[in-house]
Amino acid sequence: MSIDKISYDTLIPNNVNLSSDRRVLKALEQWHPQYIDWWKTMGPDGFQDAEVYLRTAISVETKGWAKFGYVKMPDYRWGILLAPQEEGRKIPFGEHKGEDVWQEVPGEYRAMLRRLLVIQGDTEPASVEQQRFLGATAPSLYDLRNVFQVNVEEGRHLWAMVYLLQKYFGRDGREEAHELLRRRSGDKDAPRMLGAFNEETPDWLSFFMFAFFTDRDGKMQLESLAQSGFDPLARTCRFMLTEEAHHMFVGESGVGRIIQRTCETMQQAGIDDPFDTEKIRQLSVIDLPTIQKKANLHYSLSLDLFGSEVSTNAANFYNASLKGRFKETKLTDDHRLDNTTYPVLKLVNGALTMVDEPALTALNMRLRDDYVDDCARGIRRWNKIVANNGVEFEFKLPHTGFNRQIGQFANVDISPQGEILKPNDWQIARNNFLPSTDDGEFIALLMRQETRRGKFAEWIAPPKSGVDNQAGDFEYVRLS
Ligand code: BYC
Ligand code: FE
Ligand code: FE
Repeated sequence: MSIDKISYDTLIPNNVNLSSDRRVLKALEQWHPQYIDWWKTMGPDGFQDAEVYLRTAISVETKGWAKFGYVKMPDYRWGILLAPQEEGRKIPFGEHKGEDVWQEVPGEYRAMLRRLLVIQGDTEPASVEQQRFLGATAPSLYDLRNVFQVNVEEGRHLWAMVYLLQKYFGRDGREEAHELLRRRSGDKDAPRMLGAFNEETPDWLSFFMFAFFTDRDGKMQLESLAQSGFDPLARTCRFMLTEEAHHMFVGESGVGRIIQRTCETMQQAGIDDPFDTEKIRQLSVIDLPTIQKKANLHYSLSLDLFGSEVSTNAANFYNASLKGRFKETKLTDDHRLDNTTYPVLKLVNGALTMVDEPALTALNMRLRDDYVDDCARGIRRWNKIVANNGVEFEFKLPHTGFNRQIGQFANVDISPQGEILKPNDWQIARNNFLPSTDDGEFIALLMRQETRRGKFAEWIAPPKSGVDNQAGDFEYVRLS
């Protein structure tokens, strides 16, 4: 099918009147084949011809926004959908608080906004690249379908940012859209922009942890951008959040099912000590301390995504009314933060100390605090699974200073319990804090593809219910 014959209104579900926007159409027509090339080379490896039971966003109605059906992933209908425009919406925060929201980009904020869109856009294809080999070791057709669902939706999130760049940033936007497909996760010369998106996702436990911790950063950042005075961005992010909920479900329930399997297997074998890892591993399940170490890793990598605790960038984004706080409109203060402070954990004379900082520059810290609370709620649900199985073990979030590369605690050796360690102590204890090479090798041994209908790998429990209420032996992926 030649690109100029495509009816974009039928190919790309959209509520932005795409077919009558000649200029954007032309830019998309150039970008689209590049995107498909990228998807075929960097997307799910070995499954481009498989028919996958996927949900596709087709509208922004609360009911019926998605439809389910079999598609080959390269034929997925990546849509451009913005949450409905709110009549009379006012800018909720910053220097422009109370003014009408902007439908065009204010000239003075062009560079800042472009940077925010590019950083957000860069993470989406990065995650697809990180996850591209997981299909080879999928524990079931159900899980295989779920990773592909997450992948196509991250692809759609890239489309969302590319649309905004092309619609509102002209030539610069087209160049950025091109660059978004050129950078590659983990590439030496052209890496992705943020640290966590250049890490590997070597196994399914890492994938689930990533979806739990890193997609949750996505949720927090999107919530902040959904407050934006630039209305097209706010509306775009609001709709992206409806998909994000599923990504976190995949992560939380994935880890939860691994915990469930480990605990029930220990019980059946009469193993009481969760730290008797050798015995537990002989049963082909992942011991809980190793799961904790994976959580430590992905949590600390994700905390880095909030940037420095004290940041003038963050203050500028807020003052410019471009990026707000989590639940901005529900907060009851002046929404300007001129003369207020916020407590920030810092290293002062070698000790961890709370210091009051101007609330404006502490916005990254504040969003990170909201994130930590959100993570803690998920951890409590994992601990319920452990307790319900009668195992004595408790998952804990490590200290926010643990294993950090960005901000106050970059290059300070802090244990998961929050003690500042002496230089050698970190090296000695490292393998108790973070997954070791041995842990990785053990997990890799368990990762074998299971594609029989209704069957699951031995290290993970089946889900409580199927996707779209399908039966347990539903063929979520038809392999070609
Ligand atoms: N790695 O003042 P600072 C998602 C840079 S995830 C590398 O500390 P700022 C998803 C920073 O760029 C959500 N570099 O931080 C999840 C700056 O560079 P420049 C993605 C980093 O700017 C799963 C310098 O350090 N969306 O959607 O206040 C799957 C000093 O910056 C890092 C967003 O992040 C890092 N970790 O805050 C798929 C929202 N951290 O300017 C998708 C948009 C900082 O000196 N982004 N730097 O060259 C932002 O709001 C901000 O850019 C950040 C950083 C919160 C990321
Ligand atoms: Fe996303
Ligand atoms: Fe996501």
